[in-house]
Order: sequence, then C-alpha cells, then structure tokens
Amino acid sequence: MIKTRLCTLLGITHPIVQGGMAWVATAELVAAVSDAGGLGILGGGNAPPDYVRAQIREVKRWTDKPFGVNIPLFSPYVDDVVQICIEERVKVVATGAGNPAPVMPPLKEAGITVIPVVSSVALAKRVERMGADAIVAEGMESGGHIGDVATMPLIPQVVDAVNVPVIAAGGFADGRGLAAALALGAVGIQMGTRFICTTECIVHPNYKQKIVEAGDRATITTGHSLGHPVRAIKNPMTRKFQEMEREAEINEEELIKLGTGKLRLAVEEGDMVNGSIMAGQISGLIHDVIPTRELIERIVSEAEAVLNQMPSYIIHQE
Ligand code: TUI
Repeated sequence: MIKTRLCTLLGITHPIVQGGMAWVATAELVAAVSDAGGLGILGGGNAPPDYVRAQIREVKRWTDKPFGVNIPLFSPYVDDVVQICIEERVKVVATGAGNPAPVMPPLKEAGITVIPVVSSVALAKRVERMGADAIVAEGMESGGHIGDVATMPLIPQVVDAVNVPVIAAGGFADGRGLAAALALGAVGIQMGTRFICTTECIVHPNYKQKIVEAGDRATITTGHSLGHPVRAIKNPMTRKFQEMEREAEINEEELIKLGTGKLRLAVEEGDMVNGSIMAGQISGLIHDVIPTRELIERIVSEAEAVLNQMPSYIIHQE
C-alpha cells in the first residue's frame, strides 16, 4: 500500500486520480476507478446540466466511494453544473482550462473539495490563495488542452510554490511514473490516456486501438494560433489543421469549425480520419486494454517495488 496526504484528504485507498475527460470519463469509468480505490472524475465537458446530473446519479448507483466532477471553465453551463454538484452533494470538483475564481466561492461554501488543474506556477499560487484544497499540475505531455511547461520541470516548481498537496499529471501510465511523481514531491498522480485503455471506458474500440498502437512520437499539438494548444494522435485531421495553421493568412473561423465536435466524433463514432484522437505522449507506453481494478493494482505494486529498490542505490561510506 502507498498512503499519502491525498488518500487522507479524499478518503481514497490509492493515490491515483482519473482525469475528467470530456465525452470519455462517463459514469462507467468513474465508478470503476473509485470502486477500485482511486478517485474517478466525471468529465462534465460542455454537456447540458441534466446529463451531468444523470451521470452523477449513475455513479452513485454503482459505488458509494468518493468521486469527483470536472468542470471545464469554457463550458456554457458552468454555473448550472456548479449548482448541480452542490445539490447532489458531490465531494470533489476539479476545474480545468481556465481560472476557477468565479466558481470557487459557491463550491467552498458548500464544503466541496476543490482541485483546480493548472499548467503554471503562477496559476497554482493564485488558486491556492482562492482556497483550493489540492492542485493538479499538468505538464504539456498530456492529451487534450495543454499548457507549455513539461511535467518534469513543472511538478517540483509547483510543489515549492504552494503548501497544498500537488497531484502530478502529464505522462503517467505506470508504477515507475507514480514513484517518480512522489520523488518530485507530489502526493499522487492523475492519469487520463492510460484510463482510456481500460475495459470499462466507453470510447470506441478504434480509439483504444490507436493508443495501443501509438509510439513515442505519435502525438502532435495543434491550435497554437488560436491560443489553445491541443495534443492528439496524428491523423488526417491534425495534418489538415497543421496545414491551415501554416498558411500566411490564418482563417480562425475555419480552424474553429475544423476542431469543433471532433473529439466526440472520435470517441462515439470511432472516426480515426476526421476525429480528434486526444491522447498524451505516454500513449507509446500503453500496450493493453485491461480492467480498471487490475490497472490500479498493477501500478501500485510496481511503484512499491520501485520505491523498495531505491535504498539499495545509496552506498553508505565510512
Ligand atoms: O482541460 C484540460 N484538458 C482538456 S479540456 C478538453 S475539451 C476540448 N475539446 C475540444 C477542443 C479543445 C478542448 C480537452 N482537454 N486540462 C486541464 C488544463 N487546464 N490544462 C491546462 C489548463 C489550464 C490552462 C490555462 C488551466 C488554467 C488556465 O488558466 C488560464 C488563465 O485564465 O489564467
């Protein structure tokens, strides 16, 4: 067993959090992760409030363990989803893709544990002052919408800048990664891409297969010209996006049109040509699709083995 401050804060068994991926992290995956002793987080995405409420109730039907809801701050339904989380007595809310200042007061007042996802030291400090209970620091190795600092330099800098527990994200998929995150001063890891390749995750089998087949250089980032870089597996859709971004006159409207709805297309239809297959650089390390419980147990026992090995590297000299 590996116990950290995160386990105490959230009432979970293992210091492993599942990223709240839009369209991907549905009740099935969230319940499986929480039931196995991690923290599952529902991907609110920009789904309508009624759908989010129904998903919360589904998770509660499957497990009585703690779970969270992710609220991306670009969602048009942010305020409604905040209200639903309060009404449904959700224990944990994670925010992403923006500054959580507007949602912090109502969530904190309701006694909800708030864990913003940040990609810089500056925002980590700001959210701590706002009352964040913990912080996910996400490196640019992650899939989806990302910042511009890599995990290895980001984690220790955030750990040094704040007092609240820091969860490391971006590039984690196994026990070696968990051990490394603890060495950097984090209290646990958040994984997204690795949890896509589980039997409980509802994404189209084509999506899982793309990740399993991916190598270390399989992903690319697009959207820099729009100020919203997104990492996804290279395919005809990302190539088209790249070509349009390289043009002298960038047509922002056309780019936005090209990107909109494409994650859902990949997740639901399995369209690997026109869809956006958001995934992290760690895709190259993922070789199988296995049950969530088995995955979590494998990661924890591997991390234990790695940590037990560490003292043997220290040679004590007289
Ligand atoms: O949110 C994510 N990753 C995401 S959201 C998403 S949905 C999407 N769908 C289609 C196109 C684009 C996105 C896919 N992946 N991760 C959490 C995260 N948040 N990473 C970085 C940030 C972040 C960035 C800037 C958090 C705060 C922030 O603040 C800027 C500010 O306002 O100060």
